[in-house]
Amino acid sequence: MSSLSRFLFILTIAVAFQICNAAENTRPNIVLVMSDDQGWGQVGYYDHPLLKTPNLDEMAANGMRFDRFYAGAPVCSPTRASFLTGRANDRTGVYQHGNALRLQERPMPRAMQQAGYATGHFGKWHLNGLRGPGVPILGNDKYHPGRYGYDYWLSVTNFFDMNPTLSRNGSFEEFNGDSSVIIVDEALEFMERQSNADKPFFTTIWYGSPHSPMVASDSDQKAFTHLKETDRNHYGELVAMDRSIGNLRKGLRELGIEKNTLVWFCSDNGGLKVTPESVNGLRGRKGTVYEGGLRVPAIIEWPNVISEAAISKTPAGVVDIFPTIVAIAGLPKSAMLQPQDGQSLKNSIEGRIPKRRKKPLSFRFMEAGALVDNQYKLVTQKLGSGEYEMYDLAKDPKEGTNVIDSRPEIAKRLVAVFEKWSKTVDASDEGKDYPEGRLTDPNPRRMFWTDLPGYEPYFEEWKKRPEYESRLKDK
Ligand SMILES: [Ca+2]
Repeated sequence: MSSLSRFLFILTIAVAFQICNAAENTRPNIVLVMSDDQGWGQVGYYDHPLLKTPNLDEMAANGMRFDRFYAGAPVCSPTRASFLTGRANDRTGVYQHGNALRLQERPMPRAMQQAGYATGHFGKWHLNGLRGPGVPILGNDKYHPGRYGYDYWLSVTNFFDMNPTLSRNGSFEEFNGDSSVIIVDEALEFMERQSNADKPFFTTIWYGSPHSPMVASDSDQKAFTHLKETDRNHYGELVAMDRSIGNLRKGLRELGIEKNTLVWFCSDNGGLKVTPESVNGLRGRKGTVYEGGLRVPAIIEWPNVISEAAISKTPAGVVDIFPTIVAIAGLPKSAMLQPQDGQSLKNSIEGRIPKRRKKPLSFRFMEAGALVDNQYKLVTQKLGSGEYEMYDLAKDPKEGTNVIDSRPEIAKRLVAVFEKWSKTVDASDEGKDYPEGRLTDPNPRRMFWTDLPGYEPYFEEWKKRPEYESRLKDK
């Protein structure tokens, strides 16, 4: 190397180092929060008749509220798979609740870890192929959060409730109190450690509320005493969850990092059959591809960038989270496996909310499918049947009138877009997107944890626990 090229080489390294350092200091922290089975109507800011959510309301009043935000799918694990990959669930091996996310996917926490973020997962996981009430995740689980790029995890396989047992990187620990409050406290401790070390963090907090079993403390049920027991507890869980949102926001302020921290809240699927109803009058509920199954509350708060409250009425969804974070954190596009099903919302967050969405939101869940293209929505109850319904969501947000026959041109266009998209999903499902061009492992079996030998040593002790009792009575 000549002395000039050596000089230039050293200069380049020095400049690159400076740029890295500058990025290190300004890169925002990312906190992604998701509730479990909270319907579109179950927030105070949509004037729910009984439920008060002062903390979510304040977050919305201080940030950006999405009025047309869509889950990845109408049930748990599939949405979680889309959340972490930016891809439709059927591309990733997660067709149904309880399927494991393929290790060949390229998930968001891994991209953030590689970019120098400290990564932590707190709460429900449900991407490791196990069904049944949430149990702490085994340290040798092939699909635990650490396998997808989380440095640190305090997690449970599925839904969890009061006084849970959680797994801290594979060791089991018992906790007392409401599960939402516990995981937020733990996440804040993680954030404090990273903040003290001047390291940006990426955290996912996935609640187990207000999913069944519904158990809330007496004080959280106070506003609902006239409701039947399950509804009273269901709504009580939302009260506790909202309180934990308050703890999170307060904790960030106390650490002095709230301005440079992006907090993104949403639910994982539509609401349940409860009283008062959970979906604000929309059609369908959890499990269906009608609006009640897919539309969920969503808010982003990020004081450094969102200085004035904003409301977006343009469709957006869980599949947009990964491309948005990639754009915000300045990661290379190669961080995401193609094809991606979402688009970056960075412009919206920065105050430039588009009137229309460029890329339609497409869904496949079991036999059903749907496509949301701004004003119109296509629905099929049976993929491959060629039978579709279509709704004009601008005039008919409750999907009451099927307009498939009265708007044949629009219908034809949407059907073509949907069917073309669905073919790419089939190719992904066969493993065509992976560098190997195929699945290196068959899709893992979907099973109850009671059939996994690793849990047998805990059966006797767990028989005494109300959440496991019925699962273990014959074991
Ligand atoms: Ca759920």
